[in-house]
Amino acid sequence: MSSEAGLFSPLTLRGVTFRNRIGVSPMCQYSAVDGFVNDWHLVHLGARAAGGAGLVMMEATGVTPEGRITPGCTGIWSDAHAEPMKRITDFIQSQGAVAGIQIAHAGRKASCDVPWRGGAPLPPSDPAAWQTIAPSALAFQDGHPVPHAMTLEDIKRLQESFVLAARRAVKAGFRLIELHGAHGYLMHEFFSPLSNHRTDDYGGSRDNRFRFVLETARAVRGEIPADIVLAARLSCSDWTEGGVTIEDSTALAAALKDCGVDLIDCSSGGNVHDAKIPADPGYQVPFAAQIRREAEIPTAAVGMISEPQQADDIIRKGEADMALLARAFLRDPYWAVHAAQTLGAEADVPPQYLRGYHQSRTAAPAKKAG
Ligand code: 8OZ
Repeated sequence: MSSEAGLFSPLTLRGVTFRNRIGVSPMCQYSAVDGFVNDWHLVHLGARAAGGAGLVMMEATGVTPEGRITPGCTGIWSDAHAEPMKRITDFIQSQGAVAGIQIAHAGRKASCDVPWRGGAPLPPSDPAAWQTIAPSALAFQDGHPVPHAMTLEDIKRLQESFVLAARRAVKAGFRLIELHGAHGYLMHEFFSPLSNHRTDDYGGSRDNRFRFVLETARAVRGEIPADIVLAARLSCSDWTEGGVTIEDSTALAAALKDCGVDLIDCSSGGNVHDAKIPADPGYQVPFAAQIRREAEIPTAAVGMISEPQQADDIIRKGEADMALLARAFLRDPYWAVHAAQTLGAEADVPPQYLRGYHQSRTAAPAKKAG
């Protein structure tokens, strides 16, 4: 399923057109105070929008205070949290990029310290620590806190928190909302048999383990406008015997499509501390390709994508509809402009910076490669 479309061809999903297939993957900044965004987030996300990406996604943002990974993570559990995000989405969109947000609950992996202080679970004696929740009372690993197993009431309440978060995100100007169903956080904890030992309607069979994610996706889709893109990031494999397989995640992707999800962001791992993950360049791309082919839903590839030719090949071979980059964007906010130069495509350089690229002050550079 190869395609004429390359990394710099536009993509339209629902009512949203992305100027190219390059996305800034959600990246925790650990720089919020009480969940509130600030100038760091504006500058971090804004620079990457000015740097030519088609999609700029805000980091994993807690739908409840307890859903944050660390006390420095952003939150969207109140209208007051969403309000200052509008300045950020306005700026992103003024630069020609689409603003997206990943809404999340970290489940049993919440209540940790920020990575530059070690990233370990906060000890219960720390006043900043909180009680974690999860599908089952199973710690992530020995020595980590045991989460409280969610009651059916907890489940309903949390699904409502996702819906309210999505509504606030729309009001804040985001045009893509991604449900974080990966990396061992709460949604993934539900659909993985390694972290879900429930015996009620939310555990046991595959359909039951999928239920929390599917119900939440359906509820969110029902509450956001038809022209807002709904994405889901999945851990497509637990890389562990007895865990999630690509066959499971392909089935989950197909079911999410039926719930009105538009894009599957294909990641893996994170639910098991000692999984053997072959993290070579592009190692998760085959998941994006298989889900795109078999579940017939647009996909984003993510993970160890750093080179322009590598990203362009993924799109041209039809392995994914978008390439999301994380660490490459930490190193270079202008990765998209530099990739365009490497590939001979049209770069979207802010007019203020054109002289830095030896271009005329008015004209767009180079030749166009669709
Ligand atoms: C990097 C470090 C810590 C957390 C994820 C939110 O894995 C994260 C994360 C990424 O999705």
